[in-house]
Amino acid sequence: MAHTRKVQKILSWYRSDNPGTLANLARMLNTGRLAGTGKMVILPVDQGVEHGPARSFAPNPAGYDPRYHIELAIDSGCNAYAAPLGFIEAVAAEYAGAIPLILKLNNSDGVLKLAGLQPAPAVTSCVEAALRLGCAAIGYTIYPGSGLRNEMYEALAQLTEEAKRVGLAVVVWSYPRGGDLSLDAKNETAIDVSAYAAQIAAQIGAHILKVKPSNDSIWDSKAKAAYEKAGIPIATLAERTRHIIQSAFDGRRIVIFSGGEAKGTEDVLQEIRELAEGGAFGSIVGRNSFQRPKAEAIDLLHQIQDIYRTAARARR
Ligand code: FBP
Repeated sequence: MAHTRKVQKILSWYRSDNPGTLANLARMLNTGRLAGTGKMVILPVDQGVEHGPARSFAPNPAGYDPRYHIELAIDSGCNAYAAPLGFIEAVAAEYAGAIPLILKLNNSDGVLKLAGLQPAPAVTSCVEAALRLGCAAIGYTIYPGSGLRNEMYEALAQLTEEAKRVGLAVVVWSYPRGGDLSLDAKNETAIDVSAYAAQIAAQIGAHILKVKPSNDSIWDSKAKAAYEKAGIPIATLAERTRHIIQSAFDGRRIVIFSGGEAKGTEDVLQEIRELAEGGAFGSIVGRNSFQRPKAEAIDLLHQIQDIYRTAARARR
C-alpha cells in the first residue's frame, strides 16, 4: 500500500534515519483505525511496574493477564502497544506481527519513596531484546528536573544510537519531576516545563515523544519573562499544546500526550478535543482504557480515535 501524503510528509522529517527505522515508523503510522491519517493512539501498559499491580489492575482484574492488553490494543484499533519486557515476552510469539510493539527499556517502580531520593528509572531491557521480540520501537522515560537526569539522558543517547543503527524507532516519555520542581506537583506540567521537556526529548533523538497535558502556570521566572515578551498564548489547553508542538522542532516531530489517572468519559474526551485542536499527533492512554471493562474501553478508544481523525481531516 502506498503511503498517504500525511505519512509521506511525516517520514520526510526523519531523513537521517535508515530505511529500517522509517519502515518501523511507517508501520506504527499505518496500523489501526487511524492508519494513514498521521495521528496515533497507543496503549501503554507499564503501570504494573510504575504504580503496582493492585492500583493498576484491580479495577478491571482481566488486566492481570498480559494477553488482555495486547488484545485490547488490537481490538480497539490502536497504532501500537507499549510495555516492559515481561508483558511483551508474554505475548510476542502468540501475536507476532499483529500490532507494532514498543519495548519500554527503562522503568521506575513506586515501591520505595524516600524523602530526598531523586526519581530515576532503572534500565530493564535492551535493544537486542526489542529486535528479538519483533518490536517496531524502543521506549524510554526521562525525568527532566531529577538530580539524576543526566544519567538518564546519557543512557538514552546510547540506546537511541543503537536502536537507530539496527532500524528501530525511538519513543521517549518525557516527564519532568524531581528536585525543586516537584515541591508543587503543578510545576511538573507547567507550560514552560512541558515545552522544555518536549525540546529535550527531540534533541536526544526521539522520533515520537510524549508529554503530559500542560497547565497554564510558568515555573521559571526567566522563561516567564520570555513568554510575556513574545506574547505566547497559553490560556487554553489547545494553545499550550500548539506551543509544545512548536517547541518540538516546529511540528516536525511526532508529539503525543498521556492520559493520566482514570477519570470520567466526558472529561477524557474534552481533554482530547482540546489536545486535537492544538494539533496533537495523538494520545497514549493507559489507565483510562484498561481499567474500564473491555467493551467500554474499546468504545472510549474509538471515540478518541474519531476525534483525532476529524482533526486530521480538518488540517488537510
Ligand atoms: P496513563 O494513561 O495510565 O497515564 O499512562 C501513560 C503513562 O505514560 C504510562 O506509560 C506510565 O505508566 C504512566 O503514564 C506514568 O504516570 P506517572 O509517572 O505520572 O505515575
